[in-house]
Amino acid sequence: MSYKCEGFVLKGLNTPSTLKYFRKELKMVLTLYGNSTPFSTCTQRVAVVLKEKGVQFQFKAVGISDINEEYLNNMQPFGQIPVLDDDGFLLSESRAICRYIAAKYADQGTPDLIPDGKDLKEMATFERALSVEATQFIPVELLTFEVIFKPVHGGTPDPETINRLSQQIEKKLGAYERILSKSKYLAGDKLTLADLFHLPYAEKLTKDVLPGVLESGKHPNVTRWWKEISARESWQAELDAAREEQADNSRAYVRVKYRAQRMRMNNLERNTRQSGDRMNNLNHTSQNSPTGSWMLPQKPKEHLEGTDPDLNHLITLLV
Ligand SMILES: N[C@@H](CCC(=O)N[C@@H](CS)C(=O)NCC(=O)O)C(=O)O
Repeated sequence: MSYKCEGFVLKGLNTPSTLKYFRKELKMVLTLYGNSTPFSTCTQRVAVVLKEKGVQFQFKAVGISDINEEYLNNMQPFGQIPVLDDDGFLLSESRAICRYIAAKYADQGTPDLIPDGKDLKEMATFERALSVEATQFIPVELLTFEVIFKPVHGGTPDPETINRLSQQIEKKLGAYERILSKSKYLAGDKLTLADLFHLPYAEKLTKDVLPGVLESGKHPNVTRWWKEISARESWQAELDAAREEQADNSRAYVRVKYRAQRMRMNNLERNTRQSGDRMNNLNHTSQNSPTGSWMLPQKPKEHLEGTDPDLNHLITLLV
């Protein structure tokens, strides 16, 4: 697992006592297991709520090789991300994690992300808004999969599916417009988790999948709402972090690609040399050889594969 810590800047403070202090503090902060960029919308959902609540957390990136029996048994039974570790309490499912954070840190950061429950109707309206996000916004998730994630996994987007889902989304936005023409946010006049939960997929929708669809003003209250929630400092900070990590990943990708290429060249060179040697050998020993053959050079990919499953996966993609 790679490791990164958010929220701590240790500038010129690395004396033994301050390091000891920070180590102690670090043990106490929450750990978010996930993959913030470029694709894990569910991790972003949690990260933005942590930022709204001003909760410090450390981030640990989960790689393919981390999804083992132990991970399935203790962290996420479906082998997915994100997972929150609060001093040994492990919780999966992004929306449940967000509710846990909002309840645990009710007294800090943005208030009332969950209504206090004293007003039954307010609570019911909040539950309705949560349900809208979880069940009515699904075509947005599906279209994002079709347009962005499917090609990443080697698939080809299907124009018919794109068309059908785009039409569904248009209808859904009409319904959002009706709700948002009556209240500032989805659950009334206060920002709640229900609004924040939309951020990751709504961002993909309007930036990449159907560019400008939320900003166009065709559904004026949707545009107003989207502009307001997406401009929040928490979300902008999450996007900045995502961009930074994406740049890091690209640099790492180029480095691994370069290394893989070099290893491949070396292996080919070695094989060519060995083949040459065998050729010479063959010339000397062919009378004694039943077949007169030599081993074919191994495929470069087989040469490159090692014991690191993450690197192997990357190599599969590269060669
Ligand atoms: N309902 C889960 C969904 C989690 C999920 O779909 N995570 C994605 C990343 S956003 C994932 O791990 N995908 C890999 C997979 O499903 O194998 C949640 O909200 O946490």
